[in-house]
Amino acid sequence: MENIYDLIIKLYEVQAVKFGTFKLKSGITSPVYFDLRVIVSHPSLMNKVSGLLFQCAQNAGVKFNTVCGVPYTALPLATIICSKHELPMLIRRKEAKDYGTKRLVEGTINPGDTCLIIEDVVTSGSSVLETADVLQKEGLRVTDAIVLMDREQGGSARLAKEGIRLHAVVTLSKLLDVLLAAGRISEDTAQSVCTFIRENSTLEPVGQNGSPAVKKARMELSYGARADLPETAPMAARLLRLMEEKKSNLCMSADVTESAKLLRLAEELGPLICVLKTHVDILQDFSPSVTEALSKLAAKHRFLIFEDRKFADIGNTVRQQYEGGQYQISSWSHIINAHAVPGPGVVQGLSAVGLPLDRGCLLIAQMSSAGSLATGDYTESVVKMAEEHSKFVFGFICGGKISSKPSFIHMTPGVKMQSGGDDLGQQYTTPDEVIGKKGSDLIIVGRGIVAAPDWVKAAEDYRKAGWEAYLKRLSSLSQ
Ligand code: S5P
Repeated sequence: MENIYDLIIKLYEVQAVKFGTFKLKSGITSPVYFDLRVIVSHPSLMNKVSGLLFQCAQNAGVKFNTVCGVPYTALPLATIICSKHELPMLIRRKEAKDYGTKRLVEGTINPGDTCLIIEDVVTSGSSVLETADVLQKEGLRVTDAIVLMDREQGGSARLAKEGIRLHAVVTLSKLLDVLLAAGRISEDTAQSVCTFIRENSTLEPVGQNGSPAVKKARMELSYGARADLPETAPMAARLLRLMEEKKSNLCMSADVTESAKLLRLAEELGPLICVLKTHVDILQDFSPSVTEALSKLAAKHRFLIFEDRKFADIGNTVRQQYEGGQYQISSWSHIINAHAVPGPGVVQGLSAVGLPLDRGCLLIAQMSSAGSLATGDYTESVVKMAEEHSKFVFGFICGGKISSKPSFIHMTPGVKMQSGGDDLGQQYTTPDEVIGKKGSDLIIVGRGIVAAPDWVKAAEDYRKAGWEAYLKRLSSLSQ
């Protein structure tokens, strides 16, 4: 056990495993990268790895007559094993020679012998299968493969289907647990690797025997647990706790033009919602007394106020728009939102006002309206901008989950019990779809409630639908 611990630390130290952002051959971006080729430069590590690979085969009681390493990294490892234990070895050629014997496997082949395969890293299992295929065509039997690192992305199950048992010296879960416990990587890194593995399994979800770290990531965190993460911004933590306390992931969009109606909505629906969203500039009769009264209702019914101002100007202008003018938004609105289109200056200008007041900001990463330009690379850049300003920016306006970081909150507008749209480009999705399938955190509902004959009943229906979709999602991801 101690051996494995030392091995993992050593692999990390020689950078055979790296954490960061890596583009894989397949084009996808991975937060973890294995480059076990580097171990050839560390002779004592080579011996250690070879010893553990052999021990792994012994422990599993594997019976074999000969050994073959998957080219190229596992070749020297197989060589050390065979040399030390005086076992016959086979070498698989990647390409057949175009002269001489044209053999694909070098060494003496005794048809009917069992050949043990050695590999450095297994992801989907395809390179082990390729080697097994070549060996089997030569008349050899392949029953077992020993791998140094199993990335737990479905390789083991795929090989099992082909009748090959995979034995791993180290699993990715174990590696993360050890590096986390040794303080070599952060919780955040471990979490993002787990999420990546979960979302990029080549065959099936991570195996049943996942480590605590993997299990934790596989399990969806509850709103309450996310509030307690050290990286969660104060406004996100406050909102997540409110959601948990009120069993509501409903943000009501109080798009009304009369102040009295706005206050009535706040009074009647306050207990059912966690956020009340305003467009203060559509009120015909705005006066500072409205926002004063609204603030009192927010305190009484424990909801947050979100002025949907969609700031989109240079930093200096948005700073004044947020703080000044007749609305003085920063003085009463807990949450605001902004378009990222002006660049980071917009967030800097807003946070100069909002951060000292403990306010928070959502960036608009996607929109519900037909033909929205906020898609693809733009959305990705918005997520990056949020990550770079994560003290003030605590989440997104978006169609579904766009960041795997549990500290960010996803809020989705364009929600109604029936999908469809209006005649000005609004597009509606149902609460179940938004929370359950698209992985968002809050539903933003306007006309679905405000235009209903019975507001309270409609709001309760939306609260229930949103909350039940969340509970269903939690339990399905916790199995
Ligand atoms: O993409 C968006 C972003 C927002 S904030 N689409 C939206 O509809 N909104 C707002 O959500 C919009 O300004 C309105 O206040 C609310 C949706 O209202 P509904 O009546 O269509 O539910």
